[in-house]
Amino acid sequence: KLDTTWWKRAVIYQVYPRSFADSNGDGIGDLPGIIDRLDYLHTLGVDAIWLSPFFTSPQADNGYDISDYRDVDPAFGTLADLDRLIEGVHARGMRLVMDLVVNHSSDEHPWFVESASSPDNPKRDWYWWRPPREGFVGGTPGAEPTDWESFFSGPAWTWHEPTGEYYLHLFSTKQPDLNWENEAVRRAVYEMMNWWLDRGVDGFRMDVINMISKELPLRDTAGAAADAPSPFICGPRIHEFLQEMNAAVFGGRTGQFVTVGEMPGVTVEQAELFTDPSRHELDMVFQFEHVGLDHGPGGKWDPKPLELRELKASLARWQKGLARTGWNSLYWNNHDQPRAVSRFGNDDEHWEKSAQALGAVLHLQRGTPYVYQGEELGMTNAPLRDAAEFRDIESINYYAHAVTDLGDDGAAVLDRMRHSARDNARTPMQWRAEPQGGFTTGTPWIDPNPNHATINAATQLGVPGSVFEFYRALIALRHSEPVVVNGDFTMLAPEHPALFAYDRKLDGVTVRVLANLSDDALDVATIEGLELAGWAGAGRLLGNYSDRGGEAGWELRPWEVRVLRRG
Ligand code: ISL
Ligand code: CA
Repeated sequence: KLDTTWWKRAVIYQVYPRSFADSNGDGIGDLPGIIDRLDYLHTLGVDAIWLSPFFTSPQADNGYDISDYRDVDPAFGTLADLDRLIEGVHARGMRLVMDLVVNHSSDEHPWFVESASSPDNPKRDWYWWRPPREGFVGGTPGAEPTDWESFFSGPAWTWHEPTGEYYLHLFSTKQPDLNWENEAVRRAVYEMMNWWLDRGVDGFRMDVINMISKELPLRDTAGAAADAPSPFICGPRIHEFLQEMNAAVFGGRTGQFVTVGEMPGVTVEQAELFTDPSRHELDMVFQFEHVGLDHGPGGKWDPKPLELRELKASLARWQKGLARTGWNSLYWNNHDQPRAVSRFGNDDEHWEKSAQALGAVLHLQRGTPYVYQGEELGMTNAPLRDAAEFRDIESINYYAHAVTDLGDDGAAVLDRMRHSARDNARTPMQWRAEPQGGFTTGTPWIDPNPNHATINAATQLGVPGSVFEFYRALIALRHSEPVVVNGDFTMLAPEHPALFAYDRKLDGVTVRVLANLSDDALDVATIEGLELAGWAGAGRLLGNYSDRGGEAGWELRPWEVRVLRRG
C-alpha cells in the first residue's frame, strides 16, 4: 500500500552542510563528510534528512543565494557525491529532503545576469525592476520604489545604474527576488524541481515560500492600517502558486514525498489552508510564532525574557488550530535560531536535564519533529566574544548598521545581538574531544565552541542518560506509540509558570508528559487540573532522571520530565 503520509510518523534531521563534517581539511563541511556520518544519523533513528543548500553559490548567505540550481558547489563536492549521498540515505531506509530557495536567486545566477543586462532583455521581467520614486533621482536616499526594509538591514531595493532602475531583494543585495507573476519563472522552477525528484530526492523544504506572491501594485508599508496585511507575506496569489506547483511537480508522480513550507509571519488560520490535504498545496509549514516570543518591540536584536506561559499558549494554539485539518512542524532549532538549551533551558548547571526536558516536551506533541544538527548532543550557543567573530551576513550587516548609521556603542550592540545571532547555531558539529571538535583537520570557517571538549558525540553515543540517548529514545517512542503520532492533544495547567504538561489520547491510551522547566524542584501534586490520582500506578515510558522517580512521589526535580502511559 502506498504510504503518502510517512512524514506523520517521521522525525526529520537538519544538516547544515558547511558545519557538519569536513572530509578534506579545507575547513568547510561537505557532502563526503555527511556520507561518512550516515551511520550516526541512522543510529539516532531519524527518518529523513533535510539538507540545507549545497548548490553552486557565491555563498553570500551560506548557500541561500544560488547561482546554479542544478549543480553542487565545489566547496561541498560534486553531483556524483550527491548521488552517493542519496544512495546511502536510501540504503539505510531514510529519505533526503532538499532545500528549495526560489523566492530569490543569487545576483550571479545567469537569469539575473541576463535580466540586468538591459531593460529589454527577455529575462528582464524575471525579477522585480522598478524606476525611482516619482520626483526622486535614482540612487539618492528615499528614491527607492517602496519603503520596504531588507531582512538583512538597509532598503530592500538596490539601485542599478547601468539600466537606471532598482531591483528588489527582501534579503541581501546579492539575493534578488524572482518575479513569480511571470509564468516562465514558475515553469523554470517546476522543471528544476522535477529534475531533482528524478535524481532521487524525496521532497523539498521551501525557503520563505510564503513571500513569492507580492501584492500589486507594490506599495509602501508606512501609513497602511496597523492590521493591513504585509504586501509580501502570504500575498494574493500564494495559494494559486502552490497549487500550480503541486500539480506540475507531484501531479503525475507516485512516490513518498514531503513538502515543507518555511513561512515567517504565517498565522495558524493560513497554515490550516496551506496544509489541508484536500487543497493540494503543502504537507506542513514551519511557523515562527513561538520563536518570536523572546523578541522585544525592536525585534530579534531587542531580546526580552521568555514567559513560559506565553510559549505554552502559543504552542497549544497551534496544536489546536491544526488538530482536525493540516499538520504541524515541531522545532526549537534550525540554522537561523539560537540553540534551544541556551535559549529556553539552562546551559550551565542543568545543561543535560534541560536539553532533555525541552526535547521531550517538543517531540511528544502532534506534528513532525525536527532535530537540528547538534541539538541531539545539547550543543549550546557560541560565546561570540567579539564582533569580528560574526560570519553571518545578517549579523555583519546589522552590526555595521547599528554602529555606523545609528551610532550605537559597539559593545552594547554585540551584547544585544548575542542572544539571537544565527552563528550560535552554525558552529561546527562537536564529534570528539579533539582539536576543532573532530569537525576538520584544517582551519574551520567558523570557530568551534570551546565546550567541544566536554559536549561531543563520542562521549554520548551509547552512554545511558546522555542527551543523545535520550533523543534516540524519544524518536523510537514516536515510532512505537501510535498515540504519539495521532493522539489528541490537551495542554494541562496552561497558566502554571514552570510546568509544561499535556496529555495525548488515542483509542483508550493516554500518554502524559510532565515537565518541570525550572531550576527549582516542583511538587506537581498541588497543581490544579492534573488529576493525578489515576496516574499513581501508570507505567513510565521515559524520564531524564535515572531512578524511576517513585520515591520522590510527585515532586519533579529541576528540569525533570516524566512520560507516563495509561491504558
Ligand atoms: O533569521 C531570520 C532573520 O532575522 C529570519 O527572518 C530568516 O531570515 C527567515 O526565517 C528566512 O530564512 C530563510 O531564508 C533566508 C536565509 O538567510 C535563511 O537562512 C533561511 O532559513 C534567505 O534565504
Ligand atoms: Ca571540505
